[in-house]
Amino acid sequence: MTMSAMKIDSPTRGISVEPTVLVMGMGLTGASCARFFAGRGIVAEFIDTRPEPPGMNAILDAMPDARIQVGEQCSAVRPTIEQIVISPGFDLDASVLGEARGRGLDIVSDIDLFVGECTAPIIAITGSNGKSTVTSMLDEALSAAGLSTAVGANLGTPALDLLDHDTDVFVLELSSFQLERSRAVPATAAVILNLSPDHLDQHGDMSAYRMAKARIYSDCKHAVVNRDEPDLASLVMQGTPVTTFGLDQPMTGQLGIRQTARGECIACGEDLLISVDELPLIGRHNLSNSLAALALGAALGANLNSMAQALKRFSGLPHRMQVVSTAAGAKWINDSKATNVAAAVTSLASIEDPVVLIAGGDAKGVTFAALATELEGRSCTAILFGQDARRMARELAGSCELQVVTDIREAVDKALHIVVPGTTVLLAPACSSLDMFSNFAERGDLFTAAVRELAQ
Ligand code: UMA
Ligand code: ADP
Repeated sequence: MTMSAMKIDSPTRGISVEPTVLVMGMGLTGASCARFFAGRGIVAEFIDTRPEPPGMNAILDAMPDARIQVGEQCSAVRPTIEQIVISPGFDLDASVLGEARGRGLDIVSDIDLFVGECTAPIIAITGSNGKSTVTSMLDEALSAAGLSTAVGANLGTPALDLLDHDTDVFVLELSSFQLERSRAVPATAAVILNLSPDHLDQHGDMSAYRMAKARIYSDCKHAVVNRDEPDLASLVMQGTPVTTFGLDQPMTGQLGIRQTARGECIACGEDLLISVDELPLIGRHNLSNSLAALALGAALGANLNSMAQALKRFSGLPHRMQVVSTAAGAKWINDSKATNVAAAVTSLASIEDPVVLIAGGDAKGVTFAALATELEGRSCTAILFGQDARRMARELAGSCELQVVTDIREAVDKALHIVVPGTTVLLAPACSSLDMFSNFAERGDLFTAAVRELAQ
């Protein structure tokens, strides 16, 4: 039998136990399912189309009796299977899933299983950009307001592993893939931070992507809405209480910015909380992120002043607008997490200096028109690499100087020859990293290492 259609039955199996649950996907989610079901004495079967799925060892560690099937030839659903758990990356059009639907089986996500067992309030966060930043800000803000938190799902710890935590509140970052595969989440507060084209290769079109995101509001007790993206308000179910945030002046009970004698202040209605100058993060988008975090915490009833004080100490996450060197008199910024066009545009907009943009990778089915518009008229050279570099070069032609290179190290090398003091070199790829790297963090680490090495 080839690796592409390998069946593994546990070598430790004594009495044969027929699995009642089938888990589709053997990555981080699949492994968290193995721990979840093993803890409840349930034997599961696991399938994955990848010949060597990354969660295989963790699954067998947690559940030595697991049945495992990997490769393209995932067979039919066994008669003993009663429930299917589908991972966020498992193809919704797979024939094995079609068969399960035909049999009327219970098909759930790890988020559904989590909701079924969770006893503390949930705050649910989605959006095209800013999810991880807002999730982490809120974590710190709620802690400062005296609440214990457990944070995860698309960011960090898979949702099911959070159930082990005794906590006041769960803060979940949810991707469009998780929302699309889940039932309504009864969150105490939920937000769609913003919406711009991303993952269209998977969702098909913008409308399907938007509908997946909209699911976050479908059973929430309180909706947090971005006033700067008014279209999103229509996604909230009628009758749901709403708190808004935005960069304009807020009405009573809403979050926003007020102009004062001492400059711009973050405010709730007329109450001034902190001065904008006191926030350490770069860019107006991070102001928006701060307001969103405060609005979510307020919806939960947490103390706004304590939360606002905590934001003054939030210095950001790695790979998001992180200054990693000042070699050659330039500012070298790692924004590897800018994995779509809107994120890269936002990051570029927060930089006034002449810029060398390093970008490219897997475009996930979107166009670069908005990036071309942002670059037009700026003093900029774009150095492009990765799977979609040539298409990107065609779409950006005329908006700035362009170079295409083979990898990130060559990109850094080229940038080093271009920069003059006062330039910013920005790695903001506008693309996913998965064509060349295992994730955005590896891409950011390689950029940082190349900068530090070549600039010595
Ligand atoms: N895959 C196959 N065959 C399979 C199953 C999966 O080829 O049978 C591929 C998918 O196309 C996908 C990859 O394997 O590209 C991973 O899929 P998975 O369902 O095994 O993913 P997990 O390892 O369980 O990780 C997922 C999230 N990943 C995705 O949604 C792609 C993780 O978010 C998340 O941390 C984890 O669950 C725990 O909740 C990562 C991510 O990149 C950080 N998310 C995307 C993003 O933020 O843009 C959505
Ligand atoms: P996500 O988890 O949604 O990918 P992150 O918080 O990790 O978001 O930020 C990723 C990138 O998105 C940042 O490096 C920045 O380029 C961009 N970004 C962050 N917040 C926003 C926002 N509110 N609006 C637009 N772009 C943003």
